[in-house]
Amino acid sequence: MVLVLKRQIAVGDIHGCFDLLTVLIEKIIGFSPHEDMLIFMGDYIDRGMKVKEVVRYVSELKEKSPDAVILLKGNHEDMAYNALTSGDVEEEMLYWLLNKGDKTITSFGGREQTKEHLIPFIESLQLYYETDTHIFVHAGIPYGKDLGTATSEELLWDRTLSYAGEKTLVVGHTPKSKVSYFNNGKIICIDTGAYMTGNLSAYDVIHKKVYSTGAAT
Ligand SMILES: [Mn+2]
Repeated sequence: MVLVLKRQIAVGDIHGCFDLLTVLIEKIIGFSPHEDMLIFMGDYIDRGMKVKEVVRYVSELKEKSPDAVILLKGNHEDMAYNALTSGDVEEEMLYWLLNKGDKTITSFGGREQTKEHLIPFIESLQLYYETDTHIFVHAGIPYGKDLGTATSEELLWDRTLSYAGEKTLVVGHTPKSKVSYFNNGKIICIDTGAYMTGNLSAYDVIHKKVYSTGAAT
């Protein structure tokens, strides 16, 4: 029997906001691994307090339903990986700490515990996910480039929102006040700055429907 995918839902940048994450996935979306697919857009870590819980939660979702859960990499995971694996290069660590990596280290209980849990997690993440109609990537693809020619740096850090390819591009990374469309709807940005706003958003590309926790009061 071929299962028909009912919803294909991209989930925005979480940044340690574990409570928003569970409300969004369990109460607002009501994720069903037999019918739905979740594509996490990356930036699980830094800024918020409950990074360890977020990493554990998404890892367990992926473990339980590997075909229904896609975990993309964000630029914050890139910074963390460089910092944690750079050995004596303190510039990499300082750069990460300036980008709120301290919250991640505190959440895991120290640098060694962070390395132990986070390095394998980051190594398991993928840079993009592509379907017949959509490309999902953390930050973007610059104008004139595609998945074959964009660098991983661009896929993780781009802020131009300028992609003009055949498929619809779904990105996080650049916070907007609500889920927003660019290039006549060919780019959808779903990062609503959950850490700052209390609003964590998701977007079902099949029904073009937004799910969000709503702004914190
Ligand atoms: Mn980002």
